[in-house]
Amino acid sequence: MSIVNITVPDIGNVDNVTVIEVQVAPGDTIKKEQSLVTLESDKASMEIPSPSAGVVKEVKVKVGDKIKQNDLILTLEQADQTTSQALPKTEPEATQVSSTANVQVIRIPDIGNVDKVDVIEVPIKVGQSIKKNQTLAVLESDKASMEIPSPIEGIVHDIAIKVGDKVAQDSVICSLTSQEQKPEAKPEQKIEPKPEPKPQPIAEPTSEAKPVSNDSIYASPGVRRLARELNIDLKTIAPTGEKGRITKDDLNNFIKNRMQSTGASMGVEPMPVVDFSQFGPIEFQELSRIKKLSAKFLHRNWVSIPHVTQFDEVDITDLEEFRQQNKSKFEERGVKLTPLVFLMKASVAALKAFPTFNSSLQGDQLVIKHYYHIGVAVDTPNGLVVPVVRDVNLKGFMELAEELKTLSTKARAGQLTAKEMQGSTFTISSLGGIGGSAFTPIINAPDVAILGASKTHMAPVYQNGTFVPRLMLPLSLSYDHRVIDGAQGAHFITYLGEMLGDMRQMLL
Ligand code: CAO
Repeated sequence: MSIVNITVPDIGNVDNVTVIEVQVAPGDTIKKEQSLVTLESDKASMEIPSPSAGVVKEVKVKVGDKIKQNDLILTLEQADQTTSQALPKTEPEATQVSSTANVQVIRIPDIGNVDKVDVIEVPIKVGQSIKKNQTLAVLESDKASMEIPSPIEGIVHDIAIKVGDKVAQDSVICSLTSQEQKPEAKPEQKIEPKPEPKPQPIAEPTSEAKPVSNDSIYASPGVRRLARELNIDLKTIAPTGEKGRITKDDLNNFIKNRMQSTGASMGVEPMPVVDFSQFGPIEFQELSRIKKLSAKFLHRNWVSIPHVTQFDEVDITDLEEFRQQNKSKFEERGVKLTPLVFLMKASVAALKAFPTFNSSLQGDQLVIKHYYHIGVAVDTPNGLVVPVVRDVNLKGFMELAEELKTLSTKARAGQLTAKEMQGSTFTISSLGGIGGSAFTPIINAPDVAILGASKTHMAPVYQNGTFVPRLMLPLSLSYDHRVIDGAQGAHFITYLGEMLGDMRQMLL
């Protein structure tokens, strides 16, 4: 064991660079190639890897320090004395430009003694306007990752590479339509030694104000820089890049989702983004496509519609007797007679009696609909979908039961068409087959109301001076308070209860 000084290696023609991250502390046991500090000039950022393994004795720099080649970074009690300070070449030559008329071909510059490197990001699109120094591609060898900046301003005319390609010096990256004809003398290069892919350590608990450290994360310098500027902890982002790399798109999506899901756009405090790994083991699980889609609509509807939920319990003892008497006829046709079809028919009767429930709000006008299409929430392995049963007023119980079976089977197989999920005027969400006593369904806009049904239960009901056991169905009616006031809500649910209590009334 001996103590060695680790100094700033040759980082190119740069006099003073700023220390922007110090990734080790005295007492840390570090591996060879582990990042010690991140430096940033106004042109480039780079991580300085340790030339050997050992234990950090003393750190001589701090965030904000200006340092240059040969300055002392830290002292290390070296584990392996045979290693020298071999550092990757950090300063590629100019990105090469050749020009035909106004279209300039941009090629990979000299990227050091590397034969072929992987293209891991191509963050440009044809037609995109590119600024000088904007990243055209991110390359990665087994030693370093580097962003290739554009030497000129222009519009992307053609892209010659894609993620996964192997490229070398002089490979064409893209062509840009530009006014500029001559190549830049010295482009700004950003090169970053790749940190060893390693399990993420459990982070020390941090206070919210403390800047986050992204040292153990696999991401390009540009991504790290933006995350640092926005104080985003990269550990909270699910990586989609190769080898667990966080791509620019991952970061952009994270920022977009955070803006949308935290209410930042509504002027409310954003939700804290927490590194849960500090409390225990975690894993990231991608939301299903349906969940991502429905999340947007549910969120929009929840925050933009003033909901009121009216609860009631309705006596369906007689209806249940009727259902039990007729169940087998339905079973013979291969369908189930459940309370849902009665709810659908009773809802239509209530919608006819209270037409504002069968409407949509457009500006200052109500669009009252003279058709009765009922959306039915169906639970599927991939999330919630709402197929629509059309013209419920014109259909009998058997037809409705058959249609419900067809639609829910298609829904669970992921085979519903967009058309089958459009045009509802009112929605029913029945959780009665599962359980629970009440819930607040979210309005399925542009509907203005939704009916939730929970599990029936026997309850003592006081009738004619005595308690009698009755089968009660809990209902939860959410409505848009801009369209429907509380009294109407109570009238609607009471009417619905009367219809379900004695279905003969629907014939009147
Ligand atoms: N109380 C007690 N039992 C009930 C009931 C209720 N309110 N509603 C249904 N049941 C019974 C049914 O009668 C059936 O029992 P039997 O087979 O003995 O007759 C059993 O529960 C299962 O019913 P089901 O779920 O197969 O059929 P359904 O017609 O009630 O519902 C469907 C069909 C597609 C709506 C339903 O399967 C479903 O997916 N529900 C979930 C909807 C959902 O996730 N909503 C949440 C949205 S968030 O706002």
